[in-house]
Amino acid sequence: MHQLYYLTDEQRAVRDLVRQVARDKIAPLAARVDETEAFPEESIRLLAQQGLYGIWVPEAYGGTDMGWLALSLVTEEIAWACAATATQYLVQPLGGLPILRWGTEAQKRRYLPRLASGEILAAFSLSEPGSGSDAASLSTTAVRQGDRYVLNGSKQWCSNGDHAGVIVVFATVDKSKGAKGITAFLVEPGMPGFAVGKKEKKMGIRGSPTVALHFTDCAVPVENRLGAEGEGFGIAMRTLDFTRPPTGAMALGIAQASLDAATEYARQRKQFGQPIGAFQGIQFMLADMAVAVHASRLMIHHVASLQDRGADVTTLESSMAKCFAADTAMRVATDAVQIFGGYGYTREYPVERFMRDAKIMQIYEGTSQIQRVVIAQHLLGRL
Ligand code: COS
Repeated sequence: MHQLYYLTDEQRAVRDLVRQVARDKIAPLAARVDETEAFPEESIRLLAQQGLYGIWVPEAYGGTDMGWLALSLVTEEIAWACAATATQYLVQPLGGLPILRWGTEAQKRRYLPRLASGEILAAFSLSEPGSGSDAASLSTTAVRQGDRYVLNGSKQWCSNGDHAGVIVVFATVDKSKGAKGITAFLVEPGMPGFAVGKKEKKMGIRGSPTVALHFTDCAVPVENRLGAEGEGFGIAMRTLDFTRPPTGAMALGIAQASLDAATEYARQRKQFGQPIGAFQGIQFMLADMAVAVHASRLMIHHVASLQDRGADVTTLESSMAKCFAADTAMRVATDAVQIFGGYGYTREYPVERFMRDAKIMQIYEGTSQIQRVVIAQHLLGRL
């Protein structure tokens, strides 16, 4: 491991704390969570007990306010052990940050302390069956009727939607306005007309539930609107600017775990009378994996440090870091399976799980293609 000279003592301490919990307690549960598609309740409880759910929340609302670099450090360590648990861990700021940044004082007081302690979990629901990368085309509607909005439509691929105490739901108050009609709402599962739909059977991160949500004349009080009408798309995009880097950190955790496993295996496994790590073909693979892992980490830490220093708009750096780390995780995990050979293709070793878990990193929170669209727009402007 490289010395990260720029970390503060506090950041080092929280990283070391979570590393120990993740390696001793969460990693041993990961294969079973994957195999049984079970909600990683025990792992989440351990993280909440250590106060790790509140690190992005200001002290005034019950958190420890340690910042975005700390969040990325923690997320990497959790993902090293169990990517499904890391996904669950990150939906908390994904659903909670919009409340922190755009919520009224009453909304903040109602939700943030419970999110910081882990008493309730959050979710974020933007995607729909017909609207994934083209988020502005969503068609769930919200119609104001007196002191409530009536929501109708269906959402898809909502991580943690069946376990959340509050879900940030994006709907349109006027589809003809495109992005400018999109409005955010804080939906609680008990609201009439809200129903959790199909739970997906997924390739990876199988312990993290991904569900559809259905709204049938769902009545949401006006005080649960987040921000103004039409502000929702900006809320979603600006939230993703902050959650894409820690999503990259999740990919980084998977990549580091893959590299560690492959390095150890290359030392132990003997073929043709010597450890396979003595062959230059394997050495070069490991070296390329290590370079990409290191570069991912620096990119993520760079953007998180900008955010900790108060940068509000990091769209370019966030997309670059997420894209690079996600693509790296997929490549490094695939190469780890290759180094393990036939053993790597079996469930006897964890690298096949790492490879399956890595794939989602290139898809959720914006695909690697969408990140490239964002990056290219910064280079070229709108042509
Ligand atoms: N921060 C603040 N505002 C932003 C923004 C950002 N990062 N990105 C876009 N906006 C604003 C634009 O400035 C524009 O506002 P104005 O019309 O006032 O100028 C508005 O939002 C619409 O932007 P744009 O025209 O660029 O939107 P597009 O429909 O072209 O979509 C992409 C942009 C493709 C980048 C967006 O839809 C996206 O990120 N898609 C992926 C969605 C995603 O990540 N889904 C994962 C599910 S969440 S787990």
